[in-house]
Amino acid sequence: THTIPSCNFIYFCLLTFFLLPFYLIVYFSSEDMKPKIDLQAGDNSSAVRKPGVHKVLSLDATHAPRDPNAVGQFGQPVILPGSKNAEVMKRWNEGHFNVYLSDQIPVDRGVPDTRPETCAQNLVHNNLPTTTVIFCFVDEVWSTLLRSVHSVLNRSPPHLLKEIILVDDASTKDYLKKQLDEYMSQFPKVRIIRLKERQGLIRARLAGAAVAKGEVLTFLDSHIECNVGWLEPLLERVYLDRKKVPCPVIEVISDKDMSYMLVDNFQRGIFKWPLVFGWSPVPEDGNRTLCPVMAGGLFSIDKKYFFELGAYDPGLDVWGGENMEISFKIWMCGGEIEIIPCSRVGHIFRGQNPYKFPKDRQKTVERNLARVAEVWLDEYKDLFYGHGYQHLLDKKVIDIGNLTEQIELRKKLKCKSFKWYLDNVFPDMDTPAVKAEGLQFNYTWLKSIRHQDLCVAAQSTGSGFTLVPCDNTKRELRWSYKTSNSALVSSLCRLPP
Ligand code: LR7
Ligand code: MN
Repeated sequence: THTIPSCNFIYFCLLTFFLLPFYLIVYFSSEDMKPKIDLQAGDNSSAVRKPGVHKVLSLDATHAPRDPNAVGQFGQPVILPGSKNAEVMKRWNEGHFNVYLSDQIPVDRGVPDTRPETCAQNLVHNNLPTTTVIFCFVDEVWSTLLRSVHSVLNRSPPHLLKEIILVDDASTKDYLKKQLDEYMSQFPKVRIIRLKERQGLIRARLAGAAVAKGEVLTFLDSHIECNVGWLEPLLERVYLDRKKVPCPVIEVISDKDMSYMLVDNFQRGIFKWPLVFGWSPVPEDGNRTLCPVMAGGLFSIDKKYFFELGAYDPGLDVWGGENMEISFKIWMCGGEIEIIPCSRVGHIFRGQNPYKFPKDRQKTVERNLARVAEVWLDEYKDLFYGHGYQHLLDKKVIDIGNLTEQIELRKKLKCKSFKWYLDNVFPDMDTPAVKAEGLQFNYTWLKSIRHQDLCVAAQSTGSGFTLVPCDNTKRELRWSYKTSNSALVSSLCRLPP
């Protein structure tokens, strides 16, 4: 009876010994042991391409080990000694932020994962569309441009990143020429497009979009850092509904100490008259993520949908207003803009544009805004002009260019009215009553009594009215509202004192 157990034991040992290699083969070839995603692979890592869902990939890959002692590592603030002030100030205007400090921070530094805790557990689909990331820049600072590109390369699942297109909007700095070509040649996914003449960020984005190969376009400013897990939640939104336009939460990279700062108070993009962008808390009963206006610089959009919407008005110059245009267009023509709390990208907010405007800055921006107002605001455009832009109504002062195509586009897309937008997308906007109730006429912000293109004119004889084409420069079309007796009094009238 004593021999039996030991005999069994020998059999057991022999069996185990012979079977071990098979166990090992089976174990290492199982799905669990395979890396979910091969960071070096191109677009063919099949594991996450199968139908189904997976946990969002919280990648933070870099080719070099991160030096914990490097300047600004992990988004820490850097306090430079006072003796460096002169140098800091000397280089400030190159980018209107601390360029001297930026140049000392690793181009692939880590940043704190600022996502709300649940984000890393979220599931996203395996078969998300690919994206082309488009950076436009004019005379961007070398270290911030590189950091922007590295953050995309290091923190985007390679199979979803079709390419990165850098659109050089006729930069004048030498380092942005041959040196940039050489640097980027180590990354096969990075393409550089150079515009022969300065086009401004709007047409530069259009140039990038025109050659993009990804299914989704992702626009980013050229002084940003994408956080871990930033891309998949954006693409997931587009995948679920191609007419949704997702924006990451825009976090703050300090222009002074270059620290990466978490944004924890949830805000949405809004505007005030005269079309001034701002942030505001979400109203109590509002949907946390719906956003009346995007900031402009950071968003993903289905490429086909972008072109169906007519992309941007190519008549917009250099900088400004295009965020209003695309926002109104998306909302009024059947889409939605949404902020995605689990997608976070830091941006250096600067006090001034560091580049020159080919024409006067203010004139450029107000011309862009007037184009947007004329095409999208309907009767509310008077509110825009009424808040400090009356001078734009004199067509001799400023030529806002031809708008036929934009107006046709709005008709073709059968877009809803601006009133619909205000009532449904931005109901908490504090807009003065534009309409006098009960009349077919509208009493407008510019003090005219308007019905479509016709306005009520007082006759200088002092009796009777006529209807004439509206013209906000004419005194006889202006009426003041007297609260005391609810009367509309012509500005031709001389009131008794
Ligand atoms: O002529 C130009 N050509 C360009 O290529 C002018 C600018 N650019 C580039 C520039 O190098 C940068 O990469 O375009 C990008 C945006 O220009 P910025 O960084 O000077 O703009 P901004 O951050 O001050 O302004 C915000 O509003 C702009 C209005 O036109 C654009 O929509 C910006 O993309 C937008 N930035 C953001 O939304 C980031 C968050 C800021 C806020 C609020
Ligand atoms: Mn910017």
